[in-house]
Amino acid sequence: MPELNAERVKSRAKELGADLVGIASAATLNAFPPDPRWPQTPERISPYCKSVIVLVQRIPAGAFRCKTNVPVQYIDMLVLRKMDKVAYRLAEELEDAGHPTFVTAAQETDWSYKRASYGRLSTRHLGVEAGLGTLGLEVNILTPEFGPRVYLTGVLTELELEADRPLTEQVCIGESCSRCLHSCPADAVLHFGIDKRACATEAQEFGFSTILQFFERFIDAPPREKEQMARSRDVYGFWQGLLRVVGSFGDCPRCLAVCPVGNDYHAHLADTQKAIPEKTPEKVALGKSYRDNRAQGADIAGLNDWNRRWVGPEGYKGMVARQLQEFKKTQQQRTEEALVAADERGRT
Ligand code: B12
Ligand code: SF4
Ligand code: SF4
Repeated sequence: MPELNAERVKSRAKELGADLVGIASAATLNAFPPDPRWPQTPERISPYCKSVIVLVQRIPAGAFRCKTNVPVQYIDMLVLRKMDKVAYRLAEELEDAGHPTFVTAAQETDWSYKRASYGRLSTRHLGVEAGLGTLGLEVNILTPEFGPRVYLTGVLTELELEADRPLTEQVCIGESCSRCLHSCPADAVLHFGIDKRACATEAQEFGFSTILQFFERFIDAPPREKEQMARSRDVYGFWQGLLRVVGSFGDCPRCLAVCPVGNDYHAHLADTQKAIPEKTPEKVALGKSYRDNRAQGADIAGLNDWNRRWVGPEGYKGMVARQLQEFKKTQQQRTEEALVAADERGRT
């Protein structure tokens, strides 16, 4: 690699296939762990890390237009594989250039942190610190480009690189939208927070806790029932997980599919995802109560002084409306250009 500055590293990551790239300083990440009681910080992994290069890989929108969740589940795994490959190549090149570098686990969790529900780093928070987006009502990171339909990873390097600035504008429309809440089959969307246990019933149908519960029941079951259990859909689900990880996590696409942030939504999802079949009057009332609580300045854990940093401290300022206008203008231009081209072809 020629001179290694932030610009060069980011453009190389894009050449390798990353959709978005940003840089966070390890010092900032060490100073602002998402939950200080369980510090997910670079220094806990390596005392030498100076910068974290954050890579974002988008999930192609086509899978969110399908009749079942299966296409999203499968493509999620391909997206993760591609992302790991890009991260690995970048780490290898930085190290060849003389800077010790490695990649964090994008999906695995740390056994010693909150009963294994925490990653070694929270890659969403890495993304916010690297200026790539802000956390939404359902605490997914929303990128202006692809909304929440992304995965992220971190490349930890001993090379000092200029960090990007976090966005101060809230990307999420917020309580007046609440579409993620309306769509959630597990009622897991809190007020800039998530009920992880509830979400996991949908997001990890054949995940760790399902496997654990299955074996607990299996141990106590009489022999005949054991035989039936061994031939059940659960065991088939575990097999599918072993085969391609499908079913172990990333199973529920709903809060990703319905979020109206991102040009991919305007281009490919607005038609199929506009109506939300899971929406009920109770969910609408809950969204309204979130809106009223915020307007009245109530204490909201997800928006407290520590957490506001990752939500966009300036609040929502109409990013999605601006994006939609811009998108429509570009579409109009493209249609006009196509008509002119067709006209010219017709004349020759
Ligand atoms: C474990 C895990 C899950 C678990 C639990 C989630 C969790 N623990 O956060 C479950 C199964 C629920 C889950 C579900 C999903 N996940 Co997941 N998951 C992870 C994983 C592996 C670790 C998450 C983590 O470490 N969280 C730790 C902390 C920071 O999160 P937290 O507890 O919510 O943080 C809050 C608290 O710390 C609190 N807080 C902060 N300070 C303080 C201080 C005090 C005093 C207190 C009390 C609290 C507090 O505020 C924070 C913000 O709300 C990450 C990968 C990674 N390494 O980051 C992927 C990850 C977050 N998942 C991802 C995805 C895609 C999903 C799903 C969409 C999958 C699906 N399609 O089914 C759903 C989405 C659910 C949702 N709306 O959040 C992506 C995120 C993509 C995005 N756009 O945001 C990630 C980043 C994977 C990746 N490598 O890209 N996931
Ligand atoms: S992944 Fe599914 S269950 Fe989890 S918060 Fe999103 S919509 Fe709800
Ligand atoms: S669906 Fe609406 S409320 Fe939910 S994260 Fe997206 S913009 Fe925010």
